[in-house]
Amino acid sequence: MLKLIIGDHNYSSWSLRPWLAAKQAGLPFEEISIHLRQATTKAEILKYSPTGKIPCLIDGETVVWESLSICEYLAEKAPTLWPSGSKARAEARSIASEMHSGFAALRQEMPLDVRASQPYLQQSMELKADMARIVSIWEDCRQRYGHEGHFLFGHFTNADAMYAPVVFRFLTYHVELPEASRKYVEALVALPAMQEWRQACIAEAG
Ligand SMILES: N[C@@H](CCC(=O)N[C@@H](CS)C(=O)NCC(=O)O)C(=O)O
Repeated sequence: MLKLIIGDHNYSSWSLRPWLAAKQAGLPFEEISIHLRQATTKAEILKYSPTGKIPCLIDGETVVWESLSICEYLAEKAPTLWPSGSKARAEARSIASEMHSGFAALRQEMPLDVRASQPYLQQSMELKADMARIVSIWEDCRQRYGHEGHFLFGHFTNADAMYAPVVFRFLTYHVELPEASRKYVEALVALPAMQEWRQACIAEAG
């Protein structure tokens, strides 16, 4: 069985991405959770991941690290994790890569904290720009692919998995959104897997 090594549910946005992709694809996996920010964290992670970072996926002899690479690996087993059309697939990969490599201000100023609930008022110019870019991606995808389903490219894909932590962030930081983006957030957070992740965050608090 696949083994997915993840961090604390409440804080590890990178872990949520492949975890959600695997759940949505119906791929069974064993979850191994390592507490972040502990004296033993690095040594624990290094037992599995050559970078000392999670998430990391183990499939027999194969080790896959970096959240987007793991999502790609999962899509080899479950091809619906990318759109079937070449144009949509290219776009989905582009926005997934954009999320993987960008949005530094969003990461720094709005860290994932699923249990929290507080408006974030002191938004820097960089954070505003990151949020505006994300909203424009969502609005554009929903406008062009909305007739095919509730997610960015109609059915759930790795693009949704990559943006799932932003959905939690926009909810916990009370970010106001235009209608299509708001409905997208509602659809994603309503997924049973997203609710399962949220419950795990609550359970972690003890
Ligand atoms: N680019 C990596 C980022 C992974 C990452 O930064 N993971 C953090 C937790 S969310 C981590 O492992 N931190 C542990 C540490 O640095 O000791 C990915 O996409 O997987």
